[in-house]
Amino acid sequence: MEDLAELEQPNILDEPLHGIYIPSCLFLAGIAITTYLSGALQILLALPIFFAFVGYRAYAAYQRKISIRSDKWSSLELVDQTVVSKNTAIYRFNLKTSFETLDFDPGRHLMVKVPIDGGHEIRYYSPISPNFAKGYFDIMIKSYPEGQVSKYFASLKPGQLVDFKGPVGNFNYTTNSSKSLAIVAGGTGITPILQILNEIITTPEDVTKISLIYANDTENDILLKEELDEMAEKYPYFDVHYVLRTPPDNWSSSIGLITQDLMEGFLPDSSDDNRLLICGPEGMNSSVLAYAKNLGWKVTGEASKGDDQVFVF
Ligand SMILES: Cc1cc2nc3c(=O)[nH]c(=O)nc-3n(C[C@H](O)[C@H](O)[C@H](O)COP(=O)(O)OP(=O)(O)OC[C@H]3O[C@@H](n4cnc5c(N)ncnc54)[C@H](O)[C@@H]3O)c2cc1C
Ligand SMILES: *[C@@H]1O[C@H](CO)[C@@H](O)[C@H](O)[C@H]1NC(C)=O
Ligand SMILES: *[C@@H]1O[C@H](CO)[C@@H](O)[C@H](O)[C@H]1NC(C)=O
Ligand SMILES: *[C@@H]1O[C@H](CO)[C@@H](O)[C@H](O)[C@H]1NC(C)=O
Ligand SMILES: *[C@@H]1O[C@H](CO)[C@@H](O)[C@H](O)[C@H]1NC(C)=O
Ligand SMILES: CC(=O)N[C@H]1CO[C@H](CO)[C@@H](O)[C@@H]1O
Repeated sequence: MEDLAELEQPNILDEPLHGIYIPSCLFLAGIAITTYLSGALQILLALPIFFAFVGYRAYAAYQRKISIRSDKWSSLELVDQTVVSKNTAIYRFNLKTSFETLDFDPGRHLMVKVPIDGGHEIRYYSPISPNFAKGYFDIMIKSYPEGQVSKYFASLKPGQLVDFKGPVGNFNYTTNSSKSLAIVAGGTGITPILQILNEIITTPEDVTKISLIYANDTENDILLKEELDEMAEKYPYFDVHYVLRTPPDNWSSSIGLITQDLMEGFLPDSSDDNRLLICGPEGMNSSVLAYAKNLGWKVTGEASKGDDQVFVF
């Protein structure tokens, strides 16, 4: 999978240096010399050609380079899908050039539009590939038996096109802006959290501590458990605690739903240096918000704004 992007050679003329700046300089130098030799008349003939050329190259490079925009839909090609649990897969899409990165800020997501029954449906998905990934991005989607869009994704074949817009969302994150992040995630709500984890772990000067409670129904529903455990092992500032509603016999972590005691025990306190991030199904985020209020977090009761101490995705 990794090699695909490398095999595809970018068109060297798509890069501004080769496609615009160098030809422009050569062209201008040519004009200067001929003008010097044969008078101003040449300029009148040459300049329109020059501007048409530069304009065309700039427009073509711009069109190719920005694969995903927030103001218009782009159709991008599915490269492959990797099954990660009974009903969840990671879908990889090609960007339009192999040297482009998606480069969303942590906590921003993609808007997806798919055709359903002669109309269309719009949903949101968080990219989970690292920001430095060139030429592609990954999204992880859990299929629900009755889920219109997630079922559509499960039926896609490599080579098919899907419409994307982005980035959307307003969560603000900057290096060291909090001492500790308290995070509560449920089910596929882990995806925006993965982006933030990736950002912090790949930024060596970021010393933010992260404590994550991740709730699910069964062990099989815990998405990317191995990756999370590995990150927790490698990165001393990151801890993860799992909660299962229906655990297996050998389960030694918490059982049931998320409780206020659990939050108090595993998450940093509600001081001004810390933030609480919540991302899960409706039932989960409303009970977690109520506990958070009791624990002293600044719960606004409205849609979250970028810098709120308590942010609900
Ligand atoms: C900011 C944001 C980021 C998101 N990122 C991701 C992501 O990275 N990966 C991902 O898989 N999803 C993500 N989601 C959820 C996603 O947008 C869809 O809601 C989800 O894929 C279900 O859509 P659907 O059309 O398949 O189901 P619908 O047709 O909308 O729903 C059909 C049935 O599925 C059930 N259902 C739907 N969603 C859930 C759920 N989360 N938990 C339990 N039951 C559910 C409903 O109760 C309903 O019965 C994100 C949502 C938001 C708002
Ligand atoms: C973050 O904090 C660490 C430790 O205090 C410091 O070394 C680093 O320079 C800080 N980085 C930024 C971008 O503030
Ligand atoms: C419990 O047992 C199952 C099956 O034997 C195994 O896959 C799983 O990793 C175990 N879980 C824990 C928490 O030890
Ligand atoms: C809780 O999560 C759901 C589903 O992800 C979302 O639609 C809802 O807006 C969230 N609740 C709050 C209070 O933000
Ligand atoms: C943070 O978010 C708010 C509200 O979404 C926005 O107005 C503000 O400009 C953002 N700040 C930064 C530094 O990005
Ligand atoms: C996808 C999934 O299994 N979601 C569940 C994970 O656990 C939370 C909390 O128990 C449930 O609310 C979700 O429905």
